[in-house]
Amino acid sequence: MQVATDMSALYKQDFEYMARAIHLAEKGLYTTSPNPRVGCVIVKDQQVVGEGYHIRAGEAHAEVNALKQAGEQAQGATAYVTLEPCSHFGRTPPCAQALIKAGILKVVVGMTDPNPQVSGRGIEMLRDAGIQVIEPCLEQDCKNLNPGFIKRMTENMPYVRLKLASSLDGRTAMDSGESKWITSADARRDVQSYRARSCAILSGSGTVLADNPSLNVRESDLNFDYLHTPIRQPVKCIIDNQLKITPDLNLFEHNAQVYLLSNKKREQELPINCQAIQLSKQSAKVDLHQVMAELANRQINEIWVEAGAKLAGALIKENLVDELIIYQAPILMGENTFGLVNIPELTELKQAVRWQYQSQTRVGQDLKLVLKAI
Ligand code: AOF
Ligand code: ZN
Repeated sequence: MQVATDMSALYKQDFEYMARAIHLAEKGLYTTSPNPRVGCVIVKDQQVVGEGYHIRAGEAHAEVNALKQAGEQAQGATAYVTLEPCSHFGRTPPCAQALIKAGILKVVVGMTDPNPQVSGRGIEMLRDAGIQVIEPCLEQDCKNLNPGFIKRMTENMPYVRLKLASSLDGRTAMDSGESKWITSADARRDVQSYRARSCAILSGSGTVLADNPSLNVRESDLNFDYLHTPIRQPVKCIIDNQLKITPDLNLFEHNAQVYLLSNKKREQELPINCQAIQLSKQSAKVDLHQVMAELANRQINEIWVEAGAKLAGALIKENLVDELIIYQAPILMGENTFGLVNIPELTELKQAVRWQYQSQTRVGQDLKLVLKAI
């Protein structure tokens, strides 16, 4: 049965309930990957009778959690779900069936599921059962919950954020290499929330050998009042074509998974939490497209890049960066310094890589600029 799919079928309160479902989905920001963040609200006689969100892959989907809370009251109710209910048997049974079984009469869907196992089939299943389905609703906000999941499902590539920290004059280190700390502690805390929401942190062996960073998430730095599940540490991915990374580095502490990516075969014994990924394409340099595709194949949705100017520049040149996050400190560092990104291939202004500002906010003493690739 075909029913209205246009926005005219939606009323003010529908948007409000969907906004509530989006808010619930955000609670899974740091925990759901590789699954999407999804929220669900069940409403009967203008009363919220059930709320739920997805917490962790392998556990109940948002709809199932909300139905559980609604109990008998789900009969004849309306469900608001940020993502199309699933139609397949994955780690859990289909949510579309659960909604049908519970007696839901109407479902408002934020966006269709980009997962080819679902994409439209969940909605079809509901309609075939006589349930009224209205979609989309606050679609862009629902999409913003899961940029990485959507990109991986539709392009088999991860969503890449590149972090840069610089002075007002766009410098990142003194000639001596000194760079600690250009930006404030507040900016570094903000970085922690980006690390935490990402499936992987990507860096290069040069940076790792020079700074010996831990590249982990420090829970104490996260501003997080609702979390009742342990933080999942992102996978640390290091491009190490010359096989220079050694097991004594700080990176290997804290038990997070480490991937070392190289064109070369690694003979050296590695710590138990470390996996060497040998890239199949043989070239002098690592093929960054292949790196990203390998990570997408390992269910990496969102990548947070903390790298030096060379790797940062190469990723930009290869059009692999979706979002730039620049923390700009109110200092001037002069000319005996290093710049933000190295892109030696650029020689004329017409080749300049162009970006679009998304937001600018103050983080402590620093300015945070978020830009998207055009
Ligand atoms: C979620 N949470 O709330 C919804 C999802 O492997 P499974 O069984 O957990 O299925 C994951 C897929 O289910 C996921 O890729 C997405 O297409 C769909 N919907 N997933 O993790 C949810 N509603
Ligand atoms: Zn489901």
